[in-house]
Amino acid sequence: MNKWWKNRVVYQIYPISFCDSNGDGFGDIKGIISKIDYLKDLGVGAIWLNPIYDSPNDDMGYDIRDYRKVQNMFGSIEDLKLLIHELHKVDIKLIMDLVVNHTSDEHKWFVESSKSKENPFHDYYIWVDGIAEERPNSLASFFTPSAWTYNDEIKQWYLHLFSEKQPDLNWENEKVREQVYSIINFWFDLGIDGFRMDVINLIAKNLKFDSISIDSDTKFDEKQFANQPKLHIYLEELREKCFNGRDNYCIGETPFANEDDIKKLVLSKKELDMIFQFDFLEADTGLKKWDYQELDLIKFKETLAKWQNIFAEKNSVFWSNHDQSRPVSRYGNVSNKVFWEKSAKMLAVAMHFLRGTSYIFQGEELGMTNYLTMTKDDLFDIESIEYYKTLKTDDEKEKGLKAILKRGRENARSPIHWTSGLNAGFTTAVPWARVNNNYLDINAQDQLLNDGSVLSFYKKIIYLKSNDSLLIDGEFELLRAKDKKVFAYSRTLGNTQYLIYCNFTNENLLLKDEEIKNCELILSNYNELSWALRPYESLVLKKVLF
Ligand code: ISL
Repeated sequence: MNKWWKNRVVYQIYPISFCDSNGDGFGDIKGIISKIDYLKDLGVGAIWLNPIYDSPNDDMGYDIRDYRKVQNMFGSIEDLKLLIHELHKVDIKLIMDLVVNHTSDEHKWFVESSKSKENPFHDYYIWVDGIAEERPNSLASFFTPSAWTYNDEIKQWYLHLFSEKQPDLNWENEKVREQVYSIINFWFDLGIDGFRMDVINLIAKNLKFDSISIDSDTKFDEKQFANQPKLHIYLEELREKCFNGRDNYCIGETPFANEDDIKKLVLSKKELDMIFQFDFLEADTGLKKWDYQELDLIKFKETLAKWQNIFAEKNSVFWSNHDQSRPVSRYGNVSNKVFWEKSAKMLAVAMHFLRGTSYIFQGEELGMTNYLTMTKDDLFDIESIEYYKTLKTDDEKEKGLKAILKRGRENARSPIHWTSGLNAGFTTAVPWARVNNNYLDINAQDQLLNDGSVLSFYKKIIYLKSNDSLLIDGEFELLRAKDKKVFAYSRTLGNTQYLIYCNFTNENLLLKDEEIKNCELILSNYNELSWALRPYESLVLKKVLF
C-alpha cells in the first residue's frame, strides 16, 4: 500500500525561532499559521514540529512538564487545533515530537516520585539506593559528566541520560507505558498525523547497575541503554495500542542503532515506519562531536549508499535538524557569495535526490548559515554550555568556541530571516536568540522575488521529489565510488535513468564523454551547460536506456 509519507517532503519547524506573531520575541503557533502560504508555495507536504508542550525549557522543550498542555509562549491548544485545521485545508500533514524517554523533573510524576519510596509514582523513574559519596556507576550522560543525581531526602540516585532536569522514565513499569500510550492517543485523536519519536531506542535500559567507586572517571557508554532487547517488546506494544486502524506514521530518532537493530525496527518487525540515524553525518567528525575534521567524502558516500540500498524508499534523507549545524557552512563554502549560492544548491541536489523521504530543516531552503562569530556570552544551548564548562585552559576555551561555532546547536536555532527589515522580520521585539548578521544578504523576501535564488531552486527540487516517480521509486546506484571530490549516483526506473553529479570542491573537474553522452539536462545550478563540472556544480542528466 502506498503510504502518504512516501512522496511528501517534510519541513521541520523549530517553533521558537520560526515566526513571532505577538511581538514578545519568541516564535509561536500563530506565527506558523501566518506562514502557511509560504509553506504551500514551497511545496512541502508535511510539517514536523519540535516540542511545543509545557516545559521549563532546560533543553528547549525536550523536558516536558505537561504532555497535554501547549507551552504559553507558543499559544494554546486552540491555536494548535487551528494550525492542524489550516494545514489540512491545504493538504499539509502535521507530525509532532514525542519525548518519552524522559520528562522534566518538574513533571508531576517526578515531583511525586521524589517524595518517598512508597509513593505510587516512585517507580515511574529509575532510582537506585546509595550514599551521596558513591554513584551507582560511572555512566556519563549526553550533557553532564555523570548520568546520576542524588536525592538527599530519599537517599537514592536517579538516572538521567541528558541533563539532571531530564530524569529517565522507567519503561519496565507497565503504568508508565499505559500513560505514554494514552498521551499518543490523545494527540492522534486531536488530529495530528504522526510523531517523530525522540531517542526512542533508548527507552529500554540495562538495569544491572554495578557499584563503581566515585573515583573512577565517568564515561559515556551507549551499550548500557541503547537498543536493548526489550525495546522491541515495548515498541510492538505501542504500535498495537496506538496505531491500529490509523493512517498515522512514526519516525524514530535512533542514535547508535546498528544495521541489525534498524532492520528489526523498520523492516522485519515494522515497529517504526522510518528512522533517523546519523552515521553518514559523522564523516567529518573524530571521536566526539566537537572534533570536527574535513569531510571524508568517500566515507560519507559509502555510508549513505549502504543505507540507500538497505532501506530503499524507507530511507529518511536529511542534512540537518535542530541538533546539527547549518549544512552550507559545514559541507559547502560560505567564503564568498557565489560559492555560498552554488554550494547550497549543490547540497540540496546531493541529498534530496536520494531515495527516501526528504526532511528539510527551516532556513535550509534559504541557504541560512552558521553564526559568523561565537563568544562565551553567545552560548544559549545546554549542550554547548555544558561542554564549555569542561574546558580548562584559555587555549582549550578558544578551540572550544571554534568548535561550537562550527558544530554548536545554536547555529540551527537562530531566528529565521524573513525580510531585510528589523530583526530579519522574525519579531518586532528583542528576539529570544541572536539574529545572524547576514540577514541582509540571506532572507526569504529577496529570494522569493528572484528566480535564481536558493529558495527558488529548493522549490524545484521539492516539486520534483514529490512528483517525479523516478525520484520516488527509482533504484539507487553509487557511481565514481572512489572519487574524493564528486558525489555521483544514478536513479533508475524502467528504462529511464537520472545521473546526478555533485562537485564538493571549488575546482573545475572533468566529466568524461561516456558520462554525459546521449543525456538531456534536467537540472543544474549553473545557467548554461558546460562539459566540465565547475566549482560546487550539481548536474542532473536524463538518459533513456535501451
Ligand atoms: O544533539 C546531539 C548532538 O549534538 C545529539 O547527540 C542529541 O543529543 C541526540 O541525538 C538526542 O537528541 C534528541 O534528544 C535530546 C535533545 O536535546 C535533542 O534536541 C533531541 O533531538 C534530549 O531529548
